[in-house]
Amino acid sequence: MSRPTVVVLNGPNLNLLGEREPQIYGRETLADVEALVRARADERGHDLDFRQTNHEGVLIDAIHEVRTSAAGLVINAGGWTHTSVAIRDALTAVAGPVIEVHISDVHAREEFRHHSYISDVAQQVIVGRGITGYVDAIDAICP
Ligand code: CA2
Repeated sequence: MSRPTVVVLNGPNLNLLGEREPQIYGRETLADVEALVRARADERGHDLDFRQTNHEGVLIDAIHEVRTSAAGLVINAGGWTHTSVAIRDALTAVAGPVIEVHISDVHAREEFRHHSYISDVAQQVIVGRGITGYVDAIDAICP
């Protein structure tokens, strides 16, 4: 019997997590995030599809690919959060819940990080909880 799949999509530069700016993003790597989130999704009876890309069109194609199959979509769009109408438009086609996650508290940082094109098409926005925010997003999708 196949289990529902929760999808976690990560945008540009998040592959470098843990390598620089630990005061902002912590010391854990994206592989650590994936392991944490996979364990939580598994506990809650879900499979996990976890991806990262530095290419905007690849992220949009991934959103399209999973838009009807995902039990829910967790997205940290990185810098595209603050720039991309195209990612926002793609997210409007997702059938299940969309949760926006940011590791840092974007509202306490530079002005240009305060606006998100994604927030008003997301069911929930989680910021400033470090990588725990991803786990909280899984909990929101898989109660
Ligand atoms: O706080 C977040 O999760 C962000 O989405 C991270 C993005 C940033 O542009 C957003 O404003 C907030 C940046 C991710 C880049 O991460 C790096 C980590 C280590 C070294 C270099 C970049």
